[in-house]
Amino acid sequence: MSEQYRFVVVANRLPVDEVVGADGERAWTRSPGGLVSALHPTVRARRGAWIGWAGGTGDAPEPFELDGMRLYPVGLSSEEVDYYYEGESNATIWPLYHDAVETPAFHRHWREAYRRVNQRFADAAAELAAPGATVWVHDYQLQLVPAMLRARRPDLRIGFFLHIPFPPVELFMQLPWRTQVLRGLLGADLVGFQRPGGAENFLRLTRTLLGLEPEGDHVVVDGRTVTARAFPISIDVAEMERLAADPRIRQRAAELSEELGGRRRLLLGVDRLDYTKGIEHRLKAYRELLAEGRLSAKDVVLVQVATPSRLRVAQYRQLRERVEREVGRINGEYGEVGLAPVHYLFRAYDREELLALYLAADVMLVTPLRDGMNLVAKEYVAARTDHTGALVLSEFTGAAAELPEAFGVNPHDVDGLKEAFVQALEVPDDERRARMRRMREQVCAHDVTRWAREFLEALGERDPAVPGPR
Ligand code: ADQ
Repeated sequence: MSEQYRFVVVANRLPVDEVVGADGERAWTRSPGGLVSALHPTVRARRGAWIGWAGGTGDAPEPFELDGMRLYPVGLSSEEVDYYYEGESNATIWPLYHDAVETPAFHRHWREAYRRVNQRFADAAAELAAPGATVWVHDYQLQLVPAMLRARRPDLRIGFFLHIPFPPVELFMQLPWRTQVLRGLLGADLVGFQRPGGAENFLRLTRTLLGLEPEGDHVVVDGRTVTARAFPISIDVAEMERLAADPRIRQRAAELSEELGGRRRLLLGVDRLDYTKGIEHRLKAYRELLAEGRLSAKDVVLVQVATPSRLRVAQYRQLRERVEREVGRINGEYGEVGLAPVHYLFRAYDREELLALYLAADVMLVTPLRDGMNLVAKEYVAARTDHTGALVLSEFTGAAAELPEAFGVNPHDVDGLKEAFVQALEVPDDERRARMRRMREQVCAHDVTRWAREFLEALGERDPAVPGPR
């Protein structure tokens, strides 16, 4: 490959979706989502490249340009999608790193595929990075890449950011190939986490597994210093505020409120359909409130948006069945004709419709059992420019540390959940506004551009001549 880049992002997915037009013509569009809005300006300003899987199986498409980014697709076979992506990434590492809320499965052939695919990503990065370039590797699917890349290219600055929690030592130790994974991450110069606890777990592990002696926020390994720190990710606040001010979206929010029954107050959940998100606990608490007569379908309605996710993994299919059964049960027992207590929407939404829901919701329910950050909580807060609305937020999300004015809950405590729902519905107006104002100050002062800048500054990018995303 002849072209080389001073800045390279490596992530499991490319920031694109393939769309097929009416004429059967295939084209790429930039995918929505926080990480893409964070990294797009960063990559574009540096004329950088992005390496990732384009979805699909078989041969990778040719590299292409989109919105000022050079995109380099990595191909996966259908077996690799099964073993590396759905197996090792989403049925071993994902549950293990989320407190093992579902039981992780360990298989040697998954692990081997994970290693092989990680090597492919690392090889692509080694080819594309210019001498002394900065390479930023993302997330739990690619934990071996930093060390593989360093082995081929010791001249590079390598950063790694983990978007999900990094587990306590006791849990990590279950991984049969724990030392390789840890050594993989230690190939980076800077390892970033959502919360300081993640960085602490990681540094402690270097002592337990490798007998190293971490000091403060760093550890010396093979004569190199590796720094581990928290960089809490955020959202594109300006985009949220722009959408929240759009008269069409405000109009749509008013329509939604009307369609849902005018004066009924709206409780909203928006999650990928994932067992870490605490959707079942949320529904149970809501059902009990209806059963006890503390809430009535005449006065409240719950809208639960559940984005289809990983449906080829058995645990996700089972979760879908349980959630849908519970929704059916609640509507069957506590609804009336024309008055459903729960509206369940199993689909992806575009940003505009999502924003209209955020604007219409009196109470946002974010109740994960474990979540690295949770961007939905921050999006809701950013959208409430008039300081109305209330947020119920699980203490097991990264976001909870930044938003102490939310109604904090332990989602395992059903009675606590019920109290928080009622409190959030009944909080006096002035207190509601004061809480939302303080949360908005926090989110607005820490948007995703700042997150990317702080990470890259800490990584000590070697090319200050290139303007950053300031
Ligand atoms: P996720 O687990 O996917 O992210 P989250 O942080 O809430 O969780 O981000 C989800 C994103 O998808 C949000 O931007 C949300 O608006 C969007 N979304 C959800 N449902 C949608 C729907 N039906 N239609 C359209 N959009 C929808 C992982 C980690 C998190 C971490 C992020 C970023 O698990 O903890 O915050 O990465 O690092």
